[in-house]
This record gives sequence, structure tokens and C-alpha cells, in this order.
Amino acid sequence: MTSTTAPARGTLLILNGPNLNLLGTREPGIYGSATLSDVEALTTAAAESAGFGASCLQSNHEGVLIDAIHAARGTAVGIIINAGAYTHTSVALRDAIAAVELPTVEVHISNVHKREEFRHHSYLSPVCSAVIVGAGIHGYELAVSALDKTLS
Ligand code: CA2
Repeated sequence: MTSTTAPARGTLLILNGPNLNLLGTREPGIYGSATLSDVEALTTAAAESAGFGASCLQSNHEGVLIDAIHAARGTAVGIIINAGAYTHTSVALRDAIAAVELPTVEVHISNVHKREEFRHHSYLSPVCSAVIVGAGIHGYELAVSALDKTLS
């Protein structure tokens, strides 16, 4: 029988939304050359060195992301989310984040404010505890750091 020790500080849910599975395969000028696996590995490593566990999910489907946020209540202590284009469209994701009342950090790899006007508005930011944009994939490590402080 194997047993795993529960992470001392609980688990962070790391969510990536639509098209982020394509990271590292196209548009390196905007999103860099790291893959989604690289992002998940570096975020998990940052979480573990702060005493958290990490649970990573990427989905291209809004309802799957909403179900994962709901499931985080009682199983996670905080959420890091890059909702991709749903950031700019989804009242449903915003309502899910607000409903679970967990500290949630919104991350964008690119600086959305330097891009098209439609990327300047986020439905999620008002219900998130912090927002990190334009720091590349380092933004995910900054998000762990923000939750580390918030949850201390
Ligand atoms: O900058 C970010 O992290 C975004 O959340 C990325 C989204 C975009 O819709 C947001 O406005 C900003 C798009 C993710 C698409 O990722 C791709 C990666 C490689 C190739 C094509 C798309």
C-alpha cells in the first residue's frame, strides 16, 4: 500500500482555459515557447516549495472549468486561473469564482492592455484577489507567491 502525505498548506487549483493547450506550438512572439506542461510543472514546483500541493486542469470547455471551480470548494485553498478568451466573455465563470469564495488569482501571459480593445475588459478581475498580466509564464509563479501571502 502506498500513502501520500497531504500537503501541509492544502492544494492550489491551477486552471487554464481555451487554446492554452497550444502554448509552445504557435504564436511564440506573444506567448513564448514554453508548453502547457512546462507551465504546469513550474507552477506545481512553486506551489510545492511554498508548502502547497497543486492540481492542474486545462479545458477548452466553459462548463468543465465551472465544474472544476465548484469542486474546489472543500478540496482546494486557492485558485490560479488563466481563463483565456473566456476572461472577456464569461459572466458564468465570474459567478462561479464569486460563489466558491476562495482566493483566486487571474493570470494572463501577455499584456492584454497592449493588445486589442476587446482584451482590455475582464469579467473575472472584480471577483479575483489579484490580477497578473504581461509577466509571461513567470506570472503563474507570481500568482503562487500572491496566494502564499494571502493564505499566511
Ligand atoms: O495572455 C493570456 O494569457 C491570454 O489569457 C491568452 C488567451 C487570450 O484570449 C487572452 O486574451 C489573453 C489566448 C490563449 C491562446 O493561447 C495560444 C497559445 C499558442 C498559440 C495559440 C493560442
